[in-house]
Amino acid sequence: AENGYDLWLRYKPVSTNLRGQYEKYFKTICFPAATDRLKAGRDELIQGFGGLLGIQPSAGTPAQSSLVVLTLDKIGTLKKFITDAEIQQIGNEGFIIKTISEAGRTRLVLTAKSDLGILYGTFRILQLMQTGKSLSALNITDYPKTMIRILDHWDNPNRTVERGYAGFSIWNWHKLPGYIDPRYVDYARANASIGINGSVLNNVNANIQMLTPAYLEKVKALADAFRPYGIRVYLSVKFDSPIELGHLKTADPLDPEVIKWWNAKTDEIYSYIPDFGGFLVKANSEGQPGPQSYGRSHADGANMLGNALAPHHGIVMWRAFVYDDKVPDDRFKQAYNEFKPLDGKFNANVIIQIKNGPIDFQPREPFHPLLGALPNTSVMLELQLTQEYLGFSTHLVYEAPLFKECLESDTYTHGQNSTVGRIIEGKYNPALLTGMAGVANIGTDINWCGHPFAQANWYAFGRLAWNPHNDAASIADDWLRMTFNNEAAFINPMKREMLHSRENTVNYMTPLGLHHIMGASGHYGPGPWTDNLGRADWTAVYYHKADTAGIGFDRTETGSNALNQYAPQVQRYFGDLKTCPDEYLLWFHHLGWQYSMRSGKTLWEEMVHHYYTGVDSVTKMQQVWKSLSPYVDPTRFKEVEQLMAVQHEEAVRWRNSCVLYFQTFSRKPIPAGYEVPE
Ligand code: GCW
Repeated sequence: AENGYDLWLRYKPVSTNLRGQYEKYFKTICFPAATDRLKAGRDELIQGFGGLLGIQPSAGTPAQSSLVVLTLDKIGTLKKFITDAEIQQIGNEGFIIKTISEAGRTRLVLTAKSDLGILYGTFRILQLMQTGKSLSALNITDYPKTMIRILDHWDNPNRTVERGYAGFSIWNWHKLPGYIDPRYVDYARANASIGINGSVLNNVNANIQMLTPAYLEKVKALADAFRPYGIRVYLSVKFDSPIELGHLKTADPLDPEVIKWWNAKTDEIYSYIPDFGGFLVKANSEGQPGPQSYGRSHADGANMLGNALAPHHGIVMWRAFVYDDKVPDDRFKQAYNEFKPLDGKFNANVIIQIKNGPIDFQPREPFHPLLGALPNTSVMLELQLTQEYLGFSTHLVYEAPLFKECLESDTYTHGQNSTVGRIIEGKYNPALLTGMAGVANIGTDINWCGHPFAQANWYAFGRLAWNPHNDAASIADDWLRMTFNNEAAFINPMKREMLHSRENTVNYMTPLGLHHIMGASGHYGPGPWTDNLGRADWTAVYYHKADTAGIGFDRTETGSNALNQYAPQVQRYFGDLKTCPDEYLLWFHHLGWQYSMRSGKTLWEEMVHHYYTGVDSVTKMQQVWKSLSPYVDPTRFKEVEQLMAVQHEEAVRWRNSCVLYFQTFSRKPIPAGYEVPE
């Protein structure tokens, strides 16, 4: 039965029509594979041809072959079909695929500067076939637009996964290093197929155990398994490791003993893993230790680790997700306040990892004000694939529209159209490192992500890290085709549902700019009434500020003035009620229940309308899914059907809870036409 294990690499037979078109290219291929990485690419192609076309190609010389795969230094006379500009463009990780017609013969050529470029190109050829594209006139030059394309696993050594909803950690530490689960290789294949080139193996709330020799042996085994696929391993480290593991008295980043300890530990790591990627650090946030505990700055801490890694060409990813209850101000503002003054003070191998929004992966957030505000500092974007605030793995939420909303936001920090995407690409300062991190949604569930459609978020993340300008619809299209089938009658309606799914969830959870009103600690169901958690900025009432007069968080000048952290154009846009989109209203404004919305409804009526629309759209999605049963295998069909029923029940719970709770403040009736919740 189909169980989802193969992700988007299913390689099911193509239609007879397509087979007729494709076959001729793959009867004889020239793909010598002298390295493990090239071998990984060739094996994948052969597996793909076997599944898609049912053929086993034979090996030939470049002259005999209808598919030629060679790095540029070996391509010989075929070089004449490649321009210098193309070679320039692809850089070290890109590739060129061309259909070449010469002397009455048509051939496919894949070339690249590096083995990694070849590997990425092989996956592209397979993708073209999986999605039913023509191969007859290809002229593709493609390369990744960001450098570090990485999954952050929040996996603990005991195999629990923080905010993981797909089983336990796939890293079986007990059986490592001796046993290499084939799943590790499939993980690497899936990542390489979408251009992901790094993996942080452990939780940012880091356990020092990972740095012990016994665990470094295990990490090395994973690094060895991933290496052919171009995936480097990284580790999250705890800032106080010199104390906890090294038994020093301090972890002060300027202390010579501490510096010595980190240098030695880093050298030790590289003795196991010569291409180790580097460290990810959560410091001075949510109780984690950090340089501020010793009166030092984020830059002091990050640079000290950067110095230890630099001789080995490793990097530090230092997180900007910082907040603590000792800072009484609006939590929205803390990261900017701490990092903005440090712009330009970080070493060249330090990159600041910034969440898409200023609070915490909410269903909708405005873009983080630090994005664009650090022109002399390397920055990367952190997105959350695991659906901590989006219904875990029971709600169907395609996150690409959320990611795109951030990437397309205009920061105005470098003039008009300096979008987050362009900042993340490093357009404004080519000297900087660039990257995108996705908090993984992967676990031991057979289908990896818990919900068959959650795989799409892993997939979309890779595609957007490769190119932030890819669009959500075409990514969904490719994913649906590869993961299900190429039937238009299936693809079109289901793609529409995927593209709406995030907004549906915003509607039944946090419409009109509401945020952080979920149940405490679990973060699954509604909890707008949450109060008394020991600290104000963990509670829901802190964020919605509802009372009988109105609702919303005033972040204009009359309130916390967090808006002030944005460029003037953005301040005006969100700050002026005439331009602030409904979607962001209560992020920035506290408004009366009778406030008149663009629709002509009052704020109260509009809010109720959104909550009801959210639930109705889930009902509609269930109907669409039901109608698609002829196109989906029974196992996955039933699984999604059941999950959608759970989602519907939860959506109703969110709607009823929020509407009834906020009604205690608005003191207005449920507008006519809506069923009154019990
Ligand atoms: O989203 C919050 C989560 C924490 C998480 C933290 C972070 C890993 O609720 O579980 O800790 O953010 O990003 O550091």
